[in-house]
Amino acid sequence: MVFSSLFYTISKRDKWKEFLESIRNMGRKCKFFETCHQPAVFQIPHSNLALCKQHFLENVEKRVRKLIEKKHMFHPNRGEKLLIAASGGKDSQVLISIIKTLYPKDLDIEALYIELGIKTDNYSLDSGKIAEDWCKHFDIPFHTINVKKDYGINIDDLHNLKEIYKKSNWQYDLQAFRGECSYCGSFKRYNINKFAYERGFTAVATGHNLTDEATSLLNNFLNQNLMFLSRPGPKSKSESKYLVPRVKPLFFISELEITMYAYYKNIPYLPTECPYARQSPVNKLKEVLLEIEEYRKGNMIAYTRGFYKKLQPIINEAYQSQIRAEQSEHLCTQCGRPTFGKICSFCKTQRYLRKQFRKVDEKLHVSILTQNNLSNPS
Ligand code: Q46
Ligand code: ZN
Ligand code: ZN
Repeated sequence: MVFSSLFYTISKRDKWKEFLESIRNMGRKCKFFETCHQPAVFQIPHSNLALCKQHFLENVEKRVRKLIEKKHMFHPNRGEKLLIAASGGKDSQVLISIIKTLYPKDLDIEALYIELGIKTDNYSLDSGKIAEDWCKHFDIPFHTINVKKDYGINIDDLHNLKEIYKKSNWQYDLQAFRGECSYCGSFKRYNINKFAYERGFTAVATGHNLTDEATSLLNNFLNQNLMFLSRPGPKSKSESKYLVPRVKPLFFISELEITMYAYYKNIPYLPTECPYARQSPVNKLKEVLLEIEEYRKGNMIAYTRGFYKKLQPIINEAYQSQIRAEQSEHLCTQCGRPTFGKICSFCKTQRYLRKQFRKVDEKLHVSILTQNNLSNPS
């Protein structure tokens, strides 16, 4: 399973070149050959360091530990409680494995899975099962939030709504539709934040990797989205007492390194991609960045590091202080979560979407809401 996952992940992105290059290093010795007497099996993309399996795994773990400590993401033996956002994908599965390797006993860890109701290829059911099994393997308490159960709407429903707009030629509604991934992201963010705050967690760890972070940075550049560009990097500063700090320990580990780490450590993960990911325009940007990386090795890490070190402080000074001066924090009158207005954007979106589903019902006399598929794996 893991081997086929590796090939799926690599071939789907046409990353054979990179993969073959790392395989070619098998003819080379590990940089630390004198101690391990092993051939190299992987070359760290930005440093050309050729390493054997054991030294490669250690290299990734060392870099993750360094970032955790440098950014004070969380600390063992201090009574802190870490919530990991588990998705069954390779990033969060590898994150769980690395955190348990670095802190086997001295950190209180629990995991939260958001059941999004994506039926194609059994995506949600399978990913939930894989995430739950992996947490069981490490004795990590596993929680699930089913968005259909809690809000009456899931991601498949939202996709159906978009299809109805298209078929009925409702251009205005179609233009207002933000995309499955955007709604999905807000479901995840809102629920993870709420759960972590209500259960007293001191940090939330997500599996965001370098490739994804660099891609979203490029996307925000192109859209000149200053608000997103001013968002924090590997660790969010808790600006609200109602928000638990978010940390991204894999921030400087590339997607290829994570795939290889999963492969060499036999970590199970769902090899199939979410069916809605293919429609996301951000995927194209990722391909562009990966292509640049092929002839400018280390570009991705250098540009991401450089942005957070040099450019973001300038953007923040010009932009964030301005919005903070204009807005003060309130609690949403509907859900009690922090917001800058009266009603938080999550509640506003939910209200709008329910109105849209009612509109379809009334005008077209069709109910497009799926049944309450309680595929809750726990
Ligand atoms: S799960 Fe959700 Fe992703 Fe699927 S709908 Fe998009 S955001 S692609 S990580
Ligand atoms: Zn070695
Ligand atoms: Zn609200």
